[in-house]
Amino acid sequence: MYTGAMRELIKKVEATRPQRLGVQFPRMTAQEKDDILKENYPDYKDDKFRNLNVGVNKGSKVPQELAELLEAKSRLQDLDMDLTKFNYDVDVLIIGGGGAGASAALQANEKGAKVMIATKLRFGDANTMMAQGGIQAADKPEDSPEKHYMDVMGGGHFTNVKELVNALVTDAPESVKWLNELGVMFDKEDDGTMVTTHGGGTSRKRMHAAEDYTGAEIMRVLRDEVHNKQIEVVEFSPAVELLLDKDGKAAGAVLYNLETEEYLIARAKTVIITTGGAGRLHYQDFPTTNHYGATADGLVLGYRAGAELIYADAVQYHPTGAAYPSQIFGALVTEKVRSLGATPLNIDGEQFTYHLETRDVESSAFIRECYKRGKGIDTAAGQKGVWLDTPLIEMLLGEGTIEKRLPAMMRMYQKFGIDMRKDPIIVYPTLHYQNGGLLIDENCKTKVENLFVAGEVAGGIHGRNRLMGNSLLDIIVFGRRAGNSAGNKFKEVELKELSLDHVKAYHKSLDENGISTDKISPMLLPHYTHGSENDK
Ligand code: MEZ
Repeated sequence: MYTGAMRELIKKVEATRPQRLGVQFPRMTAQEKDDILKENYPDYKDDKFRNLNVGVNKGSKVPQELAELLEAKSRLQDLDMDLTKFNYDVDVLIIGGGGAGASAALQANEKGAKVMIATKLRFGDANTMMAQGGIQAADKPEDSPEKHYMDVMGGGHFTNVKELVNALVTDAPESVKWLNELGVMFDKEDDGTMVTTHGGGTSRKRMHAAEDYTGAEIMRVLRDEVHNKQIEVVEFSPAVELLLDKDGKAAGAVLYNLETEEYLIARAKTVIITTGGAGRLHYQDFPTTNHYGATADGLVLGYRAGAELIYADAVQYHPTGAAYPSQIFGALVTEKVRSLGATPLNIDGEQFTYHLETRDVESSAFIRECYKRGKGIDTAAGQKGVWLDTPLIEMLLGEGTIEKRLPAMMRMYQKFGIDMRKDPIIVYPTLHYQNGGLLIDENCKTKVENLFVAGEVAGGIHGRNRLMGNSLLDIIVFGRRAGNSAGNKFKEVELKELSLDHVKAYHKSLDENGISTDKISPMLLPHYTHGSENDK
């Protein structure tokens, strides 16, 4: 429900609407984009980052909150574990139960591997489930993987690893076809043609969606398929450390059963990390769109074992997090709302930026409008935000469009007495995605032999800024590639004695570099109360 003061402000939005209808706001030039990013984007706040003192990326800049976890002690530091007895013994161990993990499992299973997924919470508690707006694939006649490639590179400011982008866009049409054939209910025209829309930074309409819960729909189907194939899934059992063999090759993980509080040994010929992102670290105190378990665990496990990080300092703040009401503060308002035509407006009802700039640029424009130009709207909870003029969608595309294309979003706002078909909503950037991560090659290999990585925990694909819909794509493309790689590789692996020597070596390196800490990682669960273990 809007307050009386907000209702007065909405009148200004309504007053400017007729003159804005059908008029496109000019896009920024390359120079304007560079300038607005440097002056406003959170990644450019140097005091919020620091250089790592240990590990493969010693000297590299990462967010303060992540540095603390990467330089923390292992949960196993005081435990004497018998590594000759195994609770699980498999060919391919997948750590993480989101879309990348499920895709990897299906592919490795197809190759004849004995596969196990170990997941921290329930199977499907993952950022995949939270993705709303769609998945990109250049599968229409006017589009091509080459055009998709150029968009991905442009969105990432040409910092992307080219081979990874090539893999992403080349596999995209086949990936969407695979999902469609598995049963994902994509939006289609009456004749069966896929409905596609634009996202920020796309030169063609290539966003395929299942209304505004695309990720949940994809996860529903993948999870069913994993169960159909009778692949073992161990829930509430996060990995707390990788196991290597005496030659330094990945050979399993120590799992922690959250219910029984036991540590369990999972031996594996190959390991795939698919643990997702880090939104629950709340970098720079931003709220997040991420699921409860997104605490950077995979970065910690991989880094301690010797895998390299790339662009760990590049973080995505989605421009449209809900800024009002406070009950949904930071929740995702899908980019699809803007791709259907909603535009951002300031307190005077004026548009101040093109509505589909890439996410980093769009977010910067919102931050500038609120804090440098003082033209944000004050919400009752002390937050600032800008209007997103959602009624414009119905005016541009016809009555009923919001109910048909954005039903979940419409219901979310209705719960709070806001009808987004009639009134604009208030939004502000929210922490959404980890652009960087563990460096992989196009077959998802890392620097550590027999260790593969896929999904949000991997880095390099999106450079320093990801475009909408390329994350759902990335988890499928690289999840499947990781599953294929591990599913081929396990056949030639002869397992040797398991070891945690790399953890001891890491602790030694912390000491040698003068790092004294009582922090423990991986974090596993976020802490929203004072005095918990990670507040130390
Ligand atoms: O790719 C994403 O992050 C996505 C689809 C999010 C959204 O705005 O819906």
